[in-house]
Amino acid sequence: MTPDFKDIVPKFRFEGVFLSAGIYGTGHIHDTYALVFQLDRDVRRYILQRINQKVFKDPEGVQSNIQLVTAHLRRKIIAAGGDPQRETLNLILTLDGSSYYRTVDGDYWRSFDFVEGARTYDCVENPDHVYNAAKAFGNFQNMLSDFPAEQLVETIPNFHHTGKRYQAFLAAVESDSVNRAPFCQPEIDFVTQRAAKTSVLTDMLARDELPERVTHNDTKFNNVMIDDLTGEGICIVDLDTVMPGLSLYDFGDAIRSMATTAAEDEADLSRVNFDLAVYRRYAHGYLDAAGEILTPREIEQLPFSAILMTFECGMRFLTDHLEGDTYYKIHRQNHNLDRCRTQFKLVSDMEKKFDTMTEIIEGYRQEI
Ligand code: GN1
Ligand code: MG
Repeated sequence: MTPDFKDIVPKFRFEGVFLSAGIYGTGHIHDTYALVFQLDRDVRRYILQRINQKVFKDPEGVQSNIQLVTAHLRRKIIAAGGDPQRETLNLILTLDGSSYYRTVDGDYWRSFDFVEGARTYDCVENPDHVYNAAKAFGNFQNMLSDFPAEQLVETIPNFHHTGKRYQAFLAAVESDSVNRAPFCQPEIDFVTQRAAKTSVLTDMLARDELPERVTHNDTKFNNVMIDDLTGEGICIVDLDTVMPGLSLYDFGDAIRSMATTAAEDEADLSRVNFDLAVYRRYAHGYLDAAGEILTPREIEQLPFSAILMTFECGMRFLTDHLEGDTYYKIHRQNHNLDRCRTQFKLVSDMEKKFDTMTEIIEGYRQEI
């Protein structure tokens, strides 16, 4: 259903005269629009999003986190001589100073300045972008290293608790509410064969062998904006899941989304392979930016985290497929199953290349 922009737009402190709104981006969760305004002879753009409340049950908590985190980033960017208009998201407040507008139907809308002169990519097109994205995510981690974590709401509890994700997967297989389990037995077996891996990182965290940090938790390549001129990773977006977590979640998830030779939903698996060169570049950029704050145990687990986060993501796609596609947006039949299969292909490929992945990290570790 097309949103009622005539109701929503006047609620925010936008500048200029509203011209148009169009669907924007390829995110799997929210409804996102780019708004265009006329401002003297210029046009000005904003991002407008309807928060997905099936996924984010506490939208006000999400918005409170984003306000706190972006204010913190802003201070850090200014102190480092950067440009806070482009290097962090900037919320547009409503006329009464709120970070969201709630409609009479209970929908939550929020808005950000549009970061001009930069764009996101779903797939890697230029290898330099990989190093630059890694530096940007590493710097993001650094800038949040002194953020008071207790101020953050856990917007999705146990988001990367892979063991609990596994339990949810088993429950979905068990109830098989839309009768799809018989058609994905190889994928179900792929998951159950790896059950023992699901608790490795959370067990290490419980034993205090890994430090809890404030992390992004959704470090997909299309969550970093790449500057059109310099190719630098200019701004980290999608801050909904910034929460206490492990640095390894962010490293692993970034590798999952970047070190692949095809799209996340590629149906021809012969085109999906793990790309060691991209892995090497990402590791390089990430360790250049964040290597000094990481502990030896964190660095040691980087290769495994790439496998685990890719596995977890595939398992989540499979769970959603088994539950009848209630979580991720889908655009065709079996879309979540196709997504699951690419992730599992990458997992298999990484398992074969694990020794090389480890050697690459060892090589950089000696430089830190
Ligand atoms: C979702 O919101 P988006 O599209 O950046 C998901 C991530 C998954 C990703 C897989 C809140 O990310 O956890 O890794 O899809 N976000 C949420 O593409 O579940
Ligand atoms: Mg996103």
